[in-house]
Amino acid sequence: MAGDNEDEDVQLEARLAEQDSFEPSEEFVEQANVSDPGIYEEFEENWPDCWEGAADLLDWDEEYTEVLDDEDAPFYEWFGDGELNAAYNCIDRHIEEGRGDEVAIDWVGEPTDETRTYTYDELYEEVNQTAAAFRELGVEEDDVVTMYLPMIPELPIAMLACARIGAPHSVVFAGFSADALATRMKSADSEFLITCDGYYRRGDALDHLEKANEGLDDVDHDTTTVVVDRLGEEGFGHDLGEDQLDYADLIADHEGAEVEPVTRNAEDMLFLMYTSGTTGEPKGVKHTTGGYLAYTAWTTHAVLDVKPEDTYWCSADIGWITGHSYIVYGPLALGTTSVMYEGTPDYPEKDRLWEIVEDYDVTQLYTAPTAIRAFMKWGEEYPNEHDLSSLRLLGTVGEPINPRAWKWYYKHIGDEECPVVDTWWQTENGGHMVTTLPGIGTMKPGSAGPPLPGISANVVDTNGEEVEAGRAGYLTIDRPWPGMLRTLYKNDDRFIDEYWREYSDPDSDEWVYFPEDGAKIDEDGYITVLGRVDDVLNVSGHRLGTMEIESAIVGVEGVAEAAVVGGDHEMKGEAVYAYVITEDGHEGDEDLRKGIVAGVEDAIGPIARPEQVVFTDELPKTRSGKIMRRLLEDIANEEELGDTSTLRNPDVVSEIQQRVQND
Ligand code: 6R9
Repeated sequence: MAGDNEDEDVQLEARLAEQDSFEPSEEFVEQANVSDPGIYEEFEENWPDCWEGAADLLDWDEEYTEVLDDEDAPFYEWFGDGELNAAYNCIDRHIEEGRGDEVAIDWVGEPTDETRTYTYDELYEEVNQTAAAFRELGVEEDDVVTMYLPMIPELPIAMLACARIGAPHSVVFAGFSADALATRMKSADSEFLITCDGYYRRGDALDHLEKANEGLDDVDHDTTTVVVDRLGEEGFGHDLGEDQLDYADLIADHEGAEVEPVTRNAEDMLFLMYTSGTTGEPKGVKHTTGGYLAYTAWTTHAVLDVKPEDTYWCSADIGWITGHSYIVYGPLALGTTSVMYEGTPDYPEKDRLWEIVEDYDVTQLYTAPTAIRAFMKWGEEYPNEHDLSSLRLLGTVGEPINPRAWKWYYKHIGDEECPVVDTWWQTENGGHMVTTLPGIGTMKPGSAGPPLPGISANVVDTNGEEVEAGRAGYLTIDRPWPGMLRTLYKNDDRFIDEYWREYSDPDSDEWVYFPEDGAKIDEDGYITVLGRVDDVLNVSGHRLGTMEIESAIVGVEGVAEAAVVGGDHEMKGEAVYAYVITEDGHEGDEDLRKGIVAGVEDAIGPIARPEQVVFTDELPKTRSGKIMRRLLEDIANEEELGDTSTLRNPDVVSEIQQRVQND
């Protein structure tokens, strides 16, 4: 931008910094899927029948007669006697409507010259072939098929092939270790594995089959493995084992196959998704066919404002729940075009995402705060190089977003024209729970928003009493919803213990779901999620959210990212330790440290003042991008370090340790 505009820019920046609420543009509201504010009351009055509208977004083989069965709460059933097939709903019915030549999946490979497009017709062909091939291998209804695949089209294809024949899938994120794969396959008694030879990461070919094989070595029961050849000649020349088949060979035998979609009961398992809990053993979250699909379709429609003619892009990995719900099931159920990207945002250049948005005329972008903070750190020149005017809506998910990052996203990516939906939800929830509806709600940066229509969420104290506006408490959900997990796989007791024990009163049959997140609520009923309650600090008897402190620190000029943990402290019980990454062009010096301390004091109070500020180039992160606070706590307390094997960047730990010790 020319020098003349610089003053204007500064003024704009200052105005944005002060503005704490935003309205969607009239233009957006006019075209929004949901724009009548009456929807909240309507859902309230008709609950639980209000969810019929979600079920109506699907085609049922057999209509349900009861929306909710709460007889055996908290083992709720939704649309319990209805019957349907998820793959039919995500593919066939769009073809029957004459939309077979419209694009279902636009796949963008990491190598810039590699792309693949699947129309609904083509997706139908490939899914049917794959379903026939899986049957030939012996996959039967209700057999759990494990997928250990990166972001290649064969992943959603295999998922939908399973859905077609009524075999639940269990997708293990490709970045997870061999151990993680083995644990999950054993836990689910899964006899089938779909994996690949390798994939690309920032230009390098990674050997994936080696990892898969290592995992398989630890699985005692018999298994059959299908291997997708992703790398071709650049592969590692693995010979396939006795129980391993090449995917292309396998499906070639089934060209033109048509597999009748298997009619499933609404409550039949669609998939399992393992997620980490407070204990070491991962939890097998069970999602079902009817409620889950209805809920993801409805939220994709209402929150992400997806229409069939859109080109919608969620940049998550399908290995996580966000990818399941909002790359595969929700968007395809609505018959839109879902973009799928194999690579990282900074390869080959830091403008890769913006290049894709421009090339494909992406209409919605759904990403994570951690990515947005990286974009901020890299600078606005990268998005500025591209025409992003096709964008209509922006979304974020995965962790709290601080107002500064929200505003940066709103301004530099959305050009102040796109509503931003900050969606709070969890693997267990299946879909969005707390967020504004983009065509209705005032947006308040930093606050996810009110619970969605039909969702009853509260912020309570340890006794389950609602807290006053502005006070921190615990988020609870006191009514079931269609997308909820039904149980933890083969572990009903743990299901009750983990989610229902804390706040329910089984004697009076009052069941309250506890997500283990801290939150606060304002006078308008907007919920700000403060983060997992296992991350709450107790400093001199005061409860402080690490997320709240981090948000304050990230709000300081010169800070790109921060993680806060509690370190043991003789006087205070716990003290605040802050690990901080600086923005390019800023030094981690005494001035910045003072700025951070002042920033925290300003935002929260002297009680939250960091005891120590450690500047670092990187934070230890899990492969899903979440900061490993526990390790930072161990460093702060100079304790022996916990397990670092699941880190994306294990080397960073010793570097940080040294800095702490030198301070
Ligand atoms: C979808 C997903 C769930 C946890 C959840 C919370 C955090 C997710 C958030 C958010 C604040 C948001 N979280 N979205 N916190 N604002 N918009 O991320 O599922 O991987 O199971 O994580 O993520 O702490 O409890 P999952």
